[in-house]
Amino acid sequence: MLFSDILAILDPSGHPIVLTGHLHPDYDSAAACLLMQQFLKQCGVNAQICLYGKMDAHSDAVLRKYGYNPGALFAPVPKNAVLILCDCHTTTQPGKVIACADHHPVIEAPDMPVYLNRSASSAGRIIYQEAAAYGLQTDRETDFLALSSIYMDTRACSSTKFQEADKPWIIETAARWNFDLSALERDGLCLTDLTQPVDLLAKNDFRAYTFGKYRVASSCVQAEKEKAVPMGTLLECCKSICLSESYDYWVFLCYIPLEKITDVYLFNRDENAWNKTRHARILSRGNDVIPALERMLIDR
Ligand SMILES: [Mn+2]
Repeated sequence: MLFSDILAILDPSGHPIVLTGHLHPDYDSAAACLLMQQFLKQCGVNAQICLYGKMDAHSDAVLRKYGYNPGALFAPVPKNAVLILCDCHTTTQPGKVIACADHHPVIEAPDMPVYLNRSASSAGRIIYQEAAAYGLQTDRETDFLALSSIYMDTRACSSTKFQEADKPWIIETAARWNFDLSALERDGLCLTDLTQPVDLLAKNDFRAYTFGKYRVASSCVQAEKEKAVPMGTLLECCKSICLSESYDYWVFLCYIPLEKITDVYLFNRDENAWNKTRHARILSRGNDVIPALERMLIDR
């Protein structure tokens, strides 16, 4: 058991205890560290959170929206610290790693005194379950952190990482505290802020690729409703960037995740035209759309 194992090896001689997530932590890393901090406190153990790298803007915004200050979770690790890793199993942070709670698949388990790694919707969920099993108190805040970490780490319970067994707990917990699951769903789906200027939206989540002699650019938005996307001006803007920056193709993806729709817009500079295809599922840009274009270009 995670908490009894950690408590058994904690050295009372006073090394600072530091909780950290992976480099460039996401929402789940932060939530997992906050949960670990609160549960350890119940056991009479004070631990400091020292995240490192840069948090993605979406995780940062959602943490702020729910009253957290992500900046306060970043700090250098004090001297002689022992580390507990949350949402990762390796680190470049200084100090001796004494434990981890993680859900990323590993080929070979790293050597550390307390190692917990299992399939889970989020690292926050693992820590929450371990604390509950150990008899620690949960409250509105711990429930919120664990539940929101699931939504944020699994694209609102839709990715393959999501554990179906968590469903009854989510429904019961949301009902108990009156959590707004539709707001969490939007947070988890990472919907794009469509009030941004069109030239920023046109380069939202921008990627560039080179396939043989072809230069390809891509951007995408995630929208709650198709109507909310200023598609005409967006495509005009993508086209003008495509021409001015000499790309051969521009792939613009419009995801409407709540309706399980992916619209793929492909601009070809030679033909000076957009081609649109609609797919009744959420395609992956990196695994589906771009490899398909790459095959098409290489076959030429
Ligand atoms: Mn995670």
